[in-house]
Amino acid sequence: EQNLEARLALQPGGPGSGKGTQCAKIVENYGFTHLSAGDLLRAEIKSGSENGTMISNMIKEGKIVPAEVTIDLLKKAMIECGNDRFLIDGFPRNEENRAAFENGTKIEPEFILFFDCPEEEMEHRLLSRNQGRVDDNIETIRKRFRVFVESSLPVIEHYNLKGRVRRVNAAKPIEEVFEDVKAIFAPFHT
Ligand code: UP5
Ligand code: MG
Repeated sequence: EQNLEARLALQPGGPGSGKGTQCAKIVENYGFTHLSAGDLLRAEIKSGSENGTMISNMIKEGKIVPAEVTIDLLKKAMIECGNDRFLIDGFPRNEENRAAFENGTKIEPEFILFFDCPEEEMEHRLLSRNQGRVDDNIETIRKRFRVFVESSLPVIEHYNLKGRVRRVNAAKPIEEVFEDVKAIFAPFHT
């Protein structure tokens, strides 16, 4: 096992809460490297890897890919990029992810950015995104919401008990959400 030296912010917010959108704005202003677990998994499918079919089936069903697969991709990306500050988007999605990541990297995240957004708003955003994602259809979206409530919210609760969660009202317009995000990242300005 390789221990990584890194400063970490995790962002496990709901599907369509605006994680990717806000992460792109954060990296423009602060010295973090944005790693989206979902983007890494989609790239792994495209690369034709042996796990591709399994990952693709899980994503179509809105299910969570086994922790070791996602963590291997995250660790590889963290080592390759050379930075030591990361904003990890869409991860950890369940307790298995969280425990395996903490045990496998020995990194304690500095804080957890929780984008809180009503399901109706997230559903509207996902259905109007139009980027050809195989999971942006109403059946899969409903499954993603259920998995989020059943598996991901307990992870946020775990970190909340440790005082690590920074909650953001993600239902507001993009620029207003970013104002709140900036206040959280202010101490990290480079
Ligand atoms: N938009 C954004 N912010 C807005 C705002 N404030 N007001 C109005 N519109 C706003 O935004 C979604 C859409 O809304 C965009 O069109 C945007 O312009 C607009 P985006 O920033 O893309 O939201 P995001 O939260 O990133 O939504 P995403 O769909 O990526 O979230 P998911 O968590 O569902 O997707 P992810 O890629 O993380 O995971 C996909 C699947 O991969 C999972 O379901 C799972 O099957 C698998 N997965 C794992 O198994 N393990 C992992 O660790 C990660 C993923
Ligand atoms: Mg995203």
